Amino acid sequence: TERPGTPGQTYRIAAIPGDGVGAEVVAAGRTVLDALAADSAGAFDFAWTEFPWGCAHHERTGRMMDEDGLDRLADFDALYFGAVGWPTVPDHVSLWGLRLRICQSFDQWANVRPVRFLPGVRGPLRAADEHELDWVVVRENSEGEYAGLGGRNLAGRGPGGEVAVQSALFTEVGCERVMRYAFDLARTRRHRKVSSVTKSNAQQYGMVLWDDVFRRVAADYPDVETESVLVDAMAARFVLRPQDLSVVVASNLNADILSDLGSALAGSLGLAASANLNPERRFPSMFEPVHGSAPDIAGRGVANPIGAVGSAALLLDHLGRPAEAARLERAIAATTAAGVLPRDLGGTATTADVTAALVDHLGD
Ligand code: GGG
Repeated sequence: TERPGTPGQTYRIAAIPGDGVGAEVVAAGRTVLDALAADSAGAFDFAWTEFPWGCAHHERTGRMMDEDGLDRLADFDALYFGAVGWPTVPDHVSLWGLRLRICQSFDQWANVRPVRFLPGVRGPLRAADEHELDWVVVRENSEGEYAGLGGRNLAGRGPGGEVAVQSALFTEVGCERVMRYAFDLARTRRHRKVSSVTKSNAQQYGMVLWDDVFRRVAADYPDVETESVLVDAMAARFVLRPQDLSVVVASNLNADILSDLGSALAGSLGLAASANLNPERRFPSMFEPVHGSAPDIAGRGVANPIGAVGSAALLLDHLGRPAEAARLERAIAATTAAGVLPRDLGGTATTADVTAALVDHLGD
């Protein structure tokens, strides 16, 4: 078998567009990836298989994905996902039936979400801040507040007295592996620093365990600066003093919220890319824009494809193609610098316009 990065390699990718704008942005990402492959002089190519799963599939079959879906995905080199959620299916059903099912079944325990500030994009911070901002949120992606533990009506109090319990699961193994991932990532960056985020003053079990594990893991990385910050204070830091952030590691819910805040500060949620990684590579990893299915603009050709294309860059990196990943990142920066901006960034460019500009700028 060929190793990743070897000339002539064909990567088998499963595309799962999902719902709403997912189809539009996954198509854009495929176009850009195929253009890169076409320009590689035969060095590599992509063999795509599309899986039409999502809420429409649920309406037809009662399931978000086929029963044997996980088996069919297991042998791909990577999964390229769009978005999940549509008004016809309750959000918790669609999310657990597709996206979270894949993440949890394939033990994609590290969710990496870079916060990128692009030229030509004016977010709420830009006017006040000339610094080159660049940080990455590492989200624990397998347990924590999204462990799916709890129940309703536990107290059996009858009509009007229903009670729900939603538990968060924190394991030493789960905390340690995502923290080591964050520290290893920090070692590859200019600013070797990891900021750990909890609410351990109020949540005295799981989050205190998190803090204890963080202190123990940090001792193995004396060359990496560390800090522990409460999530409310970190939200304020993102807005008021983000210059000294590098790698931020947090539990599933806290990192989910903070990464949305980061991308909004960078200009739009539509810019945010992410990788759901199984770092041991026992299972395929999944790459997807952070944004959801955006039913309000779905099918109109105006969705921002940059989050999906940035996720394609993360996919290339994962496949052992860092030079091509960097090429894609440069094309994104050149596109926004040239003022080709979709609606969410204050421009008028359609999804097709942005995609065409990204392909044009691959040569930059
Ligand atoms: N492309 C990401 C997506 O579809 N997200 C929908 C969502 O609600 N996600 C919740 C989560 O990130 O856990």
